[in-house]
Amino acid sequence: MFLTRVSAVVEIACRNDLKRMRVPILGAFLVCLIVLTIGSCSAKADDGYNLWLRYRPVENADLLQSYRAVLSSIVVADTSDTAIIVEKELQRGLGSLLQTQIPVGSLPPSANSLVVGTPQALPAPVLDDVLQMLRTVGREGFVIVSKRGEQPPFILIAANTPIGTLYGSFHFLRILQEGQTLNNLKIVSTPRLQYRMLNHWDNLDGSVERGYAGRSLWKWDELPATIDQRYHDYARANASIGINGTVLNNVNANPELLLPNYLKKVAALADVFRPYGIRVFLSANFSSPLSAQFDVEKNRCGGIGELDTSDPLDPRVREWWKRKVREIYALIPDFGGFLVKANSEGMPGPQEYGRSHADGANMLAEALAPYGGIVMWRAFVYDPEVDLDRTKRAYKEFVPLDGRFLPNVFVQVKNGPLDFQPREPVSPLFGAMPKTPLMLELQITQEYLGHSTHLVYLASMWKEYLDFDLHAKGVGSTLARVVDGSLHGHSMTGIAGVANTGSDREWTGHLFAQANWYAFGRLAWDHTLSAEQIASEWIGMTFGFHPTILSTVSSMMLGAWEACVNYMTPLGLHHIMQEHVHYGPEPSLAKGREDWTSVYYHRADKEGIGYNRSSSGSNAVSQYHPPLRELFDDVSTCPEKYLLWFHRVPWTHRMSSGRTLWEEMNYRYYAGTQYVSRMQDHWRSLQPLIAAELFEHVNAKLKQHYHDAIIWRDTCLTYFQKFSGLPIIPLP
Ligand code: GCW
Repeated sequence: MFLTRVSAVVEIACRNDLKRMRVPILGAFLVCLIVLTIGSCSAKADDGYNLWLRYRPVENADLLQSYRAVLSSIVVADTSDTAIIVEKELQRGLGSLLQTQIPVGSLPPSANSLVVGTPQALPAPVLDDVLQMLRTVGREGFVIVSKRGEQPPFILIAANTPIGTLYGSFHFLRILQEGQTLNNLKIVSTPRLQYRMLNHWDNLDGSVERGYAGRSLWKWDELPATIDQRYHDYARANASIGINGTVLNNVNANPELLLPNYLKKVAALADVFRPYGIRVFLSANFSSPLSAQFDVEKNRCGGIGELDTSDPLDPRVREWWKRKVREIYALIPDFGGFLVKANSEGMPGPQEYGRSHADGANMLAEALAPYGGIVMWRAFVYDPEVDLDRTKRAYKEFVPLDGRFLPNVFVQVKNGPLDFQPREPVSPLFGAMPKTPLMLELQITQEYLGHSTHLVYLASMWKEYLDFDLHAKGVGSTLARVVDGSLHGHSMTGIAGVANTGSDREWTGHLFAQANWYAFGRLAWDHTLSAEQIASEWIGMTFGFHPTILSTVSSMMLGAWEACVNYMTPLGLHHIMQEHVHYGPEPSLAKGREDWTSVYYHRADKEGIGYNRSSSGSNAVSQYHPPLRELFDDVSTCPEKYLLWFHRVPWTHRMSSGRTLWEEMNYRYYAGTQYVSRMQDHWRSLQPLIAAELFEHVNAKLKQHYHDAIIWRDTCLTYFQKFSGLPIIPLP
């Protein structure tokens, strides 16, 4: 974003000058030359646009030599649109990595060619023993083998579909960047989850709810006539990490997106994304069948239809959705389905008509089923009528509905029972709906974790959730196994990440936020990958695989989430952030709806702090299976990271460190900010090794990050001190 903006400003300034001064033609020519020069420099500067797809030239001469020796041509044995993308990507990637153009060849393979294709496109002798492996990789998996013993020798990337070959090609390019040998390749990879989705909270006016990277990527006013290059680049980036679905619009859905003129725009995007293996989904507003009249009583507009109801059991409503779905599929034959936020935060839903979430979801599912579409019905509900404790409400509403959803319905559940807080225990719903496929909803955008200002590597957090053992079927009932279907034998599986992308040149507002987009895709493909492994892939592909960069940047990233928890909400504290913006701290917030205030959650007074959710309090612990229930219930066994989530504890409570609770809180708040200060030092030490623009961008972010982390620490400690009456203790 940086230099491009500068050149644009210079350009405008020049244009104005030219007009005012009426400079001679030669002068104008010179000015333009300067502008063009700056412009071309800016094109060369690393502005972060290329994400992890930079394909930095291989620096090690021996390695380069060995790669060039076994990669003398590219043969893509297929003619689909996806195959064209595969060929382009391999040419681009190998050309840049090996600093030489690799020619495109044809079958049969010549010596040292890279052959890519599906069984339909490849001759049997090329496939040989690979056919057996392909039987295990499904629609999207791939096989990469080096056929060194063959005459002539070649490398094969094979898959059952063209999209599998695209995934395989991106994997192959990553192997090269990591400096792995190509001599004995035998890679078989299959995604562990079927639906790997981004959820965009993008509005039709171009704004993005909880977006911190500029405006929406979708230019609705230009579509369908104008196809922005960024749509292709977005799809390419997603394909490179295996994301295969995108919900284009906010769950707080504007029904107008289902109008014919908008659907044409959606179809244009779907056409761009299709060859990259990405299906388009939409968030649907449950009131869509209503007429557009303003409903004074409910203080909101109706839908885009002509009905006076959206009752899911009314035949006219059911027919309305069937017609709408038919209309969508006529334009988008591979449309994915609907994501729905219903009876939540003012969004309409079936309960308005005395119907259940299952009634609502099933009505839509029935309309979508003939076309292979699905419904992702969100469980983010917290009706105060249901329970005094907000964290218990979704469970109480949804568990009784287990087994009542049609087979093409997911219930989509946020990772924690509250709302994407810096740290929560896993939502107990994941352990309590065995008959329903549950889609895990993670938030890539950092709504509560410092927006695009704080450097927080979220894979560490996501791994903690995925590895969380719910004990739903004894030991080993991890969230990962609930989500990948292996625990309860579901074949429909999926994960959704609320996207952090926007119109900013570097896509995500903070260069390091790209790592979270990357990590989400990689974990969606294979949740057994470690946070360390993913960080090192991303660092290497972004900054180069220099050992100092790798070790320094990964040490920054790997502790960043825990540090953020420490300076924001240590020891199980939660929901003490600023109202509405959710950026800085506001522990004193007491006005407004009770379950949106901070004091409702931390309950600090002279005696102590914390929300009693044990059996002597709200008994939220009872929603977990034994032995978790007992573990969380007992203050002496409750993991300290969840202490104030489940317990109200006196300030003098003795922690495992030997410190009192008050001392421990001080220690955590200070340790958190100290970590950020160390990240700054680490980053500065890398200055000679990092492109200047990237270095400056991150440096400036870290400066602000440190400043704002201190505000968190000092605001919270000073506020809580009013109750504890004890001195604030900085780190020695
Ligand atoms: O956390 C809350 C956010 C809302 C969001 C809602 C949800 C899209 O503050 O902005 O609305 O969650 O997940 O539906």
